[in-house]
Amino acid sequence: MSLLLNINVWPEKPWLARFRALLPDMEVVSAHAAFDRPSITYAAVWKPAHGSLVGLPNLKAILNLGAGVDHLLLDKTLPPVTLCRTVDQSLTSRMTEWIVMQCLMKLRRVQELQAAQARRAWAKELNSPDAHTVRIGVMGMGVLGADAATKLKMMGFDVAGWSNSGRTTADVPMFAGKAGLDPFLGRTDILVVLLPHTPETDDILNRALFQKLARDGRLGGPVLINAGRGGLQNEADILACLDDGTLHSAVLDVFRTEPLPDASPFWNHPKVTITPHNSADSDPEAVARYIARQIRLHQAGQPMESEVNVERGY
Ligand code: NDP
Ligand code: OXD
Repeated sequence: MSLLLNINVWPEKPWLARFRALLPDMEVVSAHAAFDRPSITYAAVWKPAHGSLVGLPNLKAILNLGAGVDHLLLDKTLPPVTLCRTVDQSLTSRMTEWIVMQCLMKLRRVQELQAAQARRAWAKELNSPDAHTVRIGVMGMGVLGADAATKLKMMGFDVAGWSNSGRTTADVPMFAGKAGLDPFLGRTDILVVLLPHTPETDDILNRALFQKLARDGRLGGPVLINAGRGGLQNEADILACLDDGTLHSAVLDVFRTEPLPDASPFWNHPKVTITPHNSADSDPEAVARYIARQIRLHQAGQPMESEVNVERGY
């Protein structure tokens, strides 16, 4: 009975140490060294190479060390075992911190103030509207969207959400599905995107959508903030819409190609803020504790707390 760690992009060492401490009765092995394939019962993964989870005859469940499972579901060879993702307060709080920070920076015109400081300009004219006059629309109102919307509302913003079902745990007005999208966009000054990347959401952030955002807001034009996935965004449309004023500015944590290539025009664009897909990194300390608990539940014959609906894609 062994746990296979198959981690790419992130350093593996802290995860190995953490899982070995949390699961002393299991052997914890790395996919990047030789291991006994029939002994593997669970696999804890982040961006495993496609095809690397085949040939594990006793595998019972795959546990994703992050929230989004898009990379896994693109693997046509993914074994048909239970798939569980991470839903953890540490990850949720990090994401909400990042979203609230980016919205407050737009509200308080931080980039413009920094530019004024660089010019030694006492820019009293760079004042801010009241938060309650700024309408934020959160696309994707699941675990992360609901938490961000709740805290943005606490900060005084006028917040609404959009999701497939229209259901959420946040106490904000909701818009649902295709029918709800246009009215949602029409009352949105800052579009916060926390959708999963699925065939339905691929390329959803495009010119046609940006053109439906409110144009009578207090920020000088619609602002895009995307921390969902790069596959949601049409990057050529974002650049063109920034250049022709359809968008006021964009804050992007995720990109179609990561790391963002050196030649990308996003790097130097004056209306773009970039963070390196670190709005909500998985903390080995907290996330391994969550995943170890899911393994214990599964071993006890109980459902795990965040099993993925593979048909739905999230
Ligand atoms: P959840 O599954 O809890 O929530 C997903 C939300 O998106 C739900 O409200 C769901 O609607 C909605 N949704 C999905 N598909 C559609 C659609 N086609 N149309 C409308 N609404 C849709 O996910 P999380 O909140 O935990 O995470 C969201 C995403 O955030 C992850 O998938 C990942 O891509 C990204 N992420 C990014 C991180 C980063 O560091 N940048 C870190 C962590 C996550 P409904 O409720 O009706 O089903
Ligand atoms: C995640 C991520 O999905 O970090 O957890 O992107």
